[in-house]
Amino acid sequence: VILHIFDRPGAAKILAGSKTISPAGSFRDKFVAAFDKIKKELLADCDAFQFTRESREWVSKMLDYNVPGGKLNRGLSVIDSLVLLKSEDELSRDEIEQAFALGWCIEWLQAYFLVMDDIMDDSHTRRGKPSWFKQPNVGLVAANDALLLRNHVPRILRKYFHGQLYYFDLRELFDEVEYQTACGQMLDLITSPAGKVDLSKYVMETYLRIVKFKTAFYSFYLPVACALYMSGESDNSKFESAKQILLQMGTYFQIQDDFLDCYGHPDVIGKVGTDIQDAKCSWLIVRAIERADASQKTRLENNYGKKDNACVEEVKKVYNDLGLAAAFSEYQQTSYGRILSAIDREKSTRLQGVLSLFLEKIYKRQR
Ligand code: GPP
Ligand code: MG
Ligand code: MG
Ligand code: MG
Repeated sequence: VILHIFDRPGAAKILAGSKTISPAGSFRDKFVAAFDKIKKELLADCDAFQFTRESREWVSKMLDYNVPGGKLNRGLSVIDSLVLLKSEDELSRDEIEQAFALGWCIEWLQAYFLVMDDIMDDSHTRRGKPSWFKQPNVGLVAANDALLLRNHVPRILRKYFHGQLYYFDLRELFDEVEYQTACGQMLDLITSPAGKVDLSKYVMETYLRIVKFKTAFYSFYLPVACALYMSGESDNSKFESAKQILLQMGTYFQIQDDFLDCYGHPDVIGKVGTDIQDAKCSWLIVRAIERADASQKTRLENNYGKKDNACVEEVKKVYNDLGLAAAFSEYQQTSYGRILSAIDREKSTRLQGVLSLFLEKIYKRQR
């Protein structure tokens, strides 16, 4: 069965010769339902901490607010990938439940990153709501809530995977990816220090290093690596060749995020952009500096990294004068083509299916 999600040219043939899979999206409801179960288990886990009624309610609300409200692309990718790596009829009920738990570990990790990231970026909106730290009566309690979210991950892993041959691999994978993300975030933050904008820092090489580490490892490599471990894969070269393509996809995804920060509609993306105010090393400013003449550079220098609305508008004017929206469309097309051909060159047809499914989920996304 070739699915509607593979209806794009180039993608369909990747699945040709591959086996039947169930329609994409069919796991969503069951995956969403698994959240409540995992949440209950965490709240019933009194080995390390004796919950009071008040503390249990706090954690319960904090989890509901921060964990399940996203697109769930990352979380669902574990089960979607596993089904492609190992046909669905080979999967036991327990394995499906484990893949859901693993998917939720990634969503938990993501919730932890987002709570912290919104504090660091001073972003006041997320997923169509106030950011957690902007909620009245939360404030910097959010920093500790982020620590709780982070510490839930190994507890979920232990509950669902202790005793599996690949348990230790999974634990190390999550540790490694968290470290890489924190390093990427550090680079993101030190490249945009408050109060001193230095346009000479915003070059493509620096940009690509930031996004590879802050986004690509946890958003793209992690879900697929999780599914590979669950499928029993132990050949390191499989992980490496998947990683090489997934990091390209992660870069493409963050470039979309940077584009949407300026050009997306807040009602659609669920957040109000802050990259210009925060003087971020974003794809748009890097491309703007590459193209700007002397007077446009001065306008950017005078207005980038300032909270004042008029300054933000001035930067956006320069972006428009430089035709950055069209440059982005062109990038999007080229990059998509390049990733498709990289997938075409992948030797394992099963892995090809996994990679093209992931690519189709993000191609030309609006949110
Ligand atoms: C995306 O950056 C990267 C992250 C959310 C990783 C944060 C990592 C930490 C270790 C806290 P972004 O700021 O562009 O994301 P958004 O646009 O969603 O705020
Ligand atoms: Mg941010
Ligand atoms: Mg950030
Ligand atoms: Mg962003």
